[in-house]
Amino acid sequence: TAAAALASALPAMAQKKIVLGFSQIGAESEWRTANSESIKQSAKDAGIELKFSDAQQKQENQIKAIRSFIAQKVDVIAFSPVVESGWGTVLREAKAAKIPVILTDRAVNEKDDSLWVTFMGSDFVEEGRKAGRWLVDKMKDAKGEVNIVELQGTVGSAPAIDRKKGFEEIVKADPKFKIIRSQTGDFTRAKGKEVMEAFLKAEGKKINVLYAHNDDMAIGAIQAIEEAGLKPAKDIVIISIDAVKGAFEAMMAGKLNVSVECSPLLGGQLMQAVKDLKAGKTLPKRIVTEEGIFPMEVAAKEFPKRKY
Ligand code: GZL
Repeated sequence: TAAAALASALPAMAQKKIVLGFSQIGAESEWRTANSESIKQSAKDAGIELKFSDAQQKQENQIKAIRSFIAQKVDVIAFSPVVESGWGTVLREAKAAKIPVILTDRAVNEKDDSLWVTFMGSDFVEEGRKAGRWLVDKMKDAKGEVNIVELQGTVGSAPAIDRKKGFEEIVKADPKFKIIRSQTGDFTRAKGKEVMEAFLKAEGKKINVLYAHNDDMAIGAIQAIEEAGLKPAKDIVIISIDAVKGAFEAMMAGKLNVSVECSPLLGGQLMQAVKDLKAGKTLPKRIVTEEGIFPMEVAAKEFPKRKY
């Protein structure tokens, strides 16, 4: 009978796996590697079929991947936008195809926020403020000028724009703080080292502080500082963001002063959001990741507990 046929088909239909298309930025940093690992493992744990693409930090590759997910008629699309702008067209194509989009990690600056269901990730402005507050406290007794050099993240990316904004909001309150050089190191160790070498050549012993928008650039800069015969974390105070393993190792070696946490472990939250979406639930427009700050003094105690 029809009822029997339906009953026998039901289990298969019920088991139809949710298909998630995820466009990842690349593999530029320890943070990104941990983020990808979290997404892949969480999809497995959640029984969600993951189509994962790595864009090698190129926006055009992310757009291509999203178009391919639309063509494959995936259930949900999620991505971490490498830069804030230039997403309107492809997001409208996803909307026209009735495929919901979740933004993870980084935001887009599109006005029409109906183009995505939710944005989950850290508050980068607050991360910049935390870095600034730590420095103001560290330098409260410093006489004279405090000269800062800044290694910015990828040009046009939400973390680079917002971490700069938050840091400057705090340090500009005291005129002794001067950002004397600021340039992108594109979130990588190699570029961070290269740009720090240029800073040292140009400014040398005038540099009191390095503010790096992520640990990978800070680790590259530490190599440049040592090759210039200076002591990282002593001759030059170093502040960075992410709190990845490499940062804890540098802090335990006395070469990095502090790292502001930016958790890459978004996989579990993402898969829950995908399931809720397919179950017809409404998601909050913004899901903020909770995170702390780790000065070198606590690094050894915290290190065994770290998950990324
Ligand atoms: C932050 C993330 C940034 C990390 C970098 O959420 O987008 O990109 O801080 C990574 O390490 O490359």
